[in-house]
Amino acid sequence: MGTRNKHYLWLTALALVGLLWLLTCGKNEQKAVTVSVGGQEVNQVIQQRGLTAQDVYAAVKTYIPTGKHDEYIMFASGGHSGQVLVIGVPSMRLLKVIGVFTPEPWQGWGFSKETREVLAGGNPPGKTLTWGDVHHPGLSETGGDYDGQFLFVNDKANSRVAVIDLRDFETKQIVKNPISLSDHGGTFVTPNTEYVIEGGQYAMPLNGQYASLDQYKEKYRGMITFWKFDRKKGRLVPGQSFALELPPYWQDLSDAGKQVSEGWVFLNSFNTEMATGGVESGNPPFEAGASQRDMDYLHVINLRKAEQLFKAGKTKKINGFNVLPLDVLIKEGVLYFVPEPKSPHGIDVTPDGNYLVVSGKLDPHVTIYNFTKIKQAIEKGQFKEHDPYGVPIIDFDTAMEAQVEVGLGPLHTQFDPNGYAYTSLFLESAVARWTLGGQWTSKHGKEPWTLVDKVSVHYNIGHLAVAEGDNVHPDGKYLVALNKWSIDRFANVGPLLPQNFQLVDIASKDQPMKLLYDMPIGIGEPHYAQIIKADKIKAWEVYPEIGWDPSTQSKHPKAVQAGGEKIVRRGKTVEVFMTAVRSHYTPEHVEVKKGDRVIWHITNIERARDATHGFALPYYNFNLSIEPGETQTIEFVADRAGVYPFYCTEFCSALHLEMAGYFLVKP
Ligand code: K7E
Ligand code: CUA
Repeated sequence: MGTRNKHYLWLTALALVGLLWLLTCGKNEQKAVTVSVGGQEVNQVIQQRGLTAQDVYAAVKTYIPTGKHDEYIMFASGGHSGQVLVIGVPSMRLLKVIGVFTPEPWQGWGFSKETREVLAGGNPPGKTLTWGDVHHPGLSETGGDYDGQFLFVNDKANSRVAVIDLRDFETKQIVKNPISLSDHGGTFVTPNTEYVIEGGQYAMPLNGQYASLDQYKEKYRGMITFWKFDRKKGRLVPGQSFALELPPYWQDLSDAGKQVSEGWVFLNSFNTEMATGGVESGNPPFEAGASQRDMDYLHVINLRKAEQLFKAGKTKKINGFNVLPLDVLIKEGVLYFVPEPKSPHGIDVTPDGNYLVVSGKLDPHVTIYNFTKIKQAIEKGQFKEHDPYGVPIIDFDTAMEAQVEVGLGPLHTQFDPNGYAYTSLFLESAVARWTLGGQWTSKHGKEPWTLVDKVSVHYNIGHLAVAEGDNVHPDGKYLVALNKWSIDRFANVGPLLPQNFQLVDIASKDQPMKLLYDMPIGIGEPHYAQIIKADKIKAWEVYPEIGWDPSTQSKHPKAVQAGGEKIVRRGKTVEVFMTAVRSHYTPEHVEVKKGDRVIWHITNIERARDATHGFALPYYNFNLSIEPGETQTIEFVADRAGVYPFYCTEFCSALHLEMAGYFLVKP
């Protein structure tokens, strides 16, 4: 260790001494203090562990003492696990994994009748899907800021959208997009969550029929879907939702306009070459074929106008779903293009709503478009040309406000309250901080549109998330880099490595960004995350009343109170009304005949926080998690005679092992 470092170490140690003195001694008692805990001096620990001043700073910034809570909650995509990860910030402690597209036994997700029905809502006709590829969690917003009520996520693999209610952190609805098998530009919400946006990705015939790749330009199409959200019911309403038919470019990320651009939606695209691949037949592979042109198209969509046209009946039905045809979009002035440099990926609207930040994977710049200029060009009908389908194209120089050279492989951008933008650099494994122009410039007195700082991350960052960093009022303070590779960051766990969420300190507007913490993610490939102030979430501690059905957020018709337990036989159907409380089920014996249909409701009649009971039934493949107040149902045919001990899977009390019973099936 150099003298300089030693010097810093001493300064930090001194600061710690001061801090501990303040904490332990209060204001008036002037006692002499040695900074020791349990007989060990803090300085010694620092020295023994070989920590630098920076390490100590990072530790002090992120450590949350036992019993204390994080300031922020991060909702991160669980990638192809199909789930959502809930993480405390800045501690980076994993708080929960929410079952969404994939059955999850600990939560009983996809085992009870109620949760199976939610999962089945996302099945295409005739198929049962048991996984999803979650990309973009989108929190519900009011006035362009997160309101902590709902979370939406998309499944890129099958074009589905799920709704999670943040009163109990459970998935309430999954909808299957009827016209596509692939989405990416979702989920993002309009500033008051009137619509949840689901942009498509890989073009295909929207009616789901076969068409050969020779007919790509005529028969294949892209799409963007606007799912109407009924906040009171907490559900997407398919009948009030509609899609736009788009040219068969591969649409990518989207974002909703806000403030000045509210009512508009922006959507990137790549493969405007309309390459169809086929490397095995001597064609250029997609990666080359889709990257030939210098420019792709930013889609500028007038959502208000599209909504009017939908309400005026200008849609046609494809697979029973409302779709505004491409020719209508062009004729009525719903869809415009602006050229964007080489294979763009992220599109992010600035907090004031006036600038659109686009990053091209193959261009070291972020390109900033001015919405007001785009709107003026549309109003004046200033179009230089049209695409092959007739969509008007606004001139690049007319729409462009600035370009900032940020580094290699820029992907996604978020914002803070100090007038900075943060862009992830995939190829460079770094985060770039740069100054926004417009109304933001005045706040920091620096030149607008300039790079000011970079921090290395490890490695290959995809998205980044700043606390409330895509809101009208960003919070800043922390940034999480969602890194795709971790290589040497953690103990070797074999060839499949965890990914790495890295926490970065961005609190000071004058100091450089500082890396604080590494969190290995051993599930799925997380893509995007959003970070919300923890106090905005008003989750229940227990369900509001005994006999609650979370799938409807109301009283379960088959719930019973203590004393109301019963077994009712009707012909070959046996219905069980059971309660669970520490530490027994009532009844403890359930006997049926082979071939009977069993409908079995269990109500947890506890009111104590955390008094969850499980319910495992062997052979019949059930596990439930029944939280205090909750009622859950299993339904099956007792197709094999025998004796089946059932038991509670949550260690709920000292007599938890005794919380069991026998399910007997008579031959
Ligand atoms: Cu991985 Cu937003 Cu799906 Cu970029 S996406 S990295
Ligand atoms: Cu109930 Cu263990």
